[in-house]
Amino acid sequence: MDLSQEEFELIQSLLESQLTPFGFESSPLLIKWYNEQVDKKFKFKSIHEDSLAFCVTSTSEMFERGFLPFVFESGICRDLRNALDESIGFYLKKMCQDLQNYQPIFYRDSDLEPGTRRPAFLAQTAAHVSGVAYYYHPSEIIQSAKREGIPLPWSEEDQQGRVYGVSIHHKYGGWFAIRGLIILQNVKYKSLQQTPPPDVVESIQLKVKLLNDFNFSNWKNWNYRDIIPVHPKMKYSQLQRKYFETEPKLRYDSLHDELKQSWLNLKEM
Ligand code: B12
Repeated sequence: MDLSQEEFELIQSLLESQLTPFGFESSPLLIKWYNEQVDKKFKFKSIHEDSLAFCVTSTSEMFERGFLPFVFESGICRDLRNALDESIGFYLKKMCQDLQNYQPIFYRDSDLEPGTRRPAFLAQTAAHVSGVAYYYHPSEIIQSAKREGIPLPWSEEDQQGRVYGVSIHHKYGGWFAIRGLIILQNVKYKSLQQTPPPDVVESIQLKVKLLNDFNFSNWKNWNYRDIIPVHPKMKYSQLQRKYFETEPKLRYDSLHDELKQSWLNLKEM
């Protein structure tokens, strides 16, 4: 079906009302924008190019407003060691149930394409083309640095391993995550206008620093997330940081009491 502007706005406000309370945000894109950026093996081949999709991101609030209630309230968390992925799936599935007329499908950032070890979708590309966060891809940055004679802080040996790219949000810096992609398979919305994400890391020097912090300094020092100034309220809480710093299989057992206490405190507020 071709969507009218009113219907599009309705879908957007439905998504907003269902996702915002749990610390998620969404931003629209057309499948062709995504397909134009990725190699053949990553393209969505069986989905119409004008199909409407939404890139779903989480803010710092998702941990306390979405994740903790899912673990301690819903009673449906099956494997507490995989609780985060389960909670993302829970909210995306719930969202899709409200969009049944549009033949929705969703992928989580951790999902793999069946039968392969490839991610089901490239989260950073989806976020970039939907305007959510600028994707600082190493190839372009390394070339510019070399052209301008800016030294690279990592060695050739480090670079053999591969330098990975990183997305930065204009408001949240690196204090967010890209959680999913919802595709409305029978909805075409050709008139959607693409908004480029703001390139907030302005100099090549800072872009090189960003790649270095993301790849070569221990990511648990959280430095790369502060490449632009971010309001303290928009950063992850100490408990959330501790949770992500803990190895997934140990997270639940070692942090259970603290997580529960934090959830109880929030409930009382
Ligand atoms: C596999 C994976 C890893 C692997 C390998 C990393 C990698 N990038 O390949 C490992 C285990 C090392 C890893 C580690 C981490 N990861 Co990781 N990882 C992923 C995952 C699941 C897939 C990435 C992937 O395989 N990409 C494949 C390659 C080929 O893609 P690519 O380099 O982007 O190139 C393609 C396109 O981008 C396009 N392209 C080329 N040039 C350009 C230019 C532009 C502008 C655009 C738009 C596109 C484009 O063409 C290419 C192919 O066709 C993603 C989630 C997801 N579903 O995407 C998270 C993800 C990239 N990881 C993330 C994070 C945070 C981390 C860690 C900090 C740990 C953590 N989870 O907290 C560390 C940091 C890295 C480090 N220091 O080790 C975040 C990054 C968030 C951000 N702000 O960018 C993601 C998006 C997950 C999320 N939920 O948000 N990760």
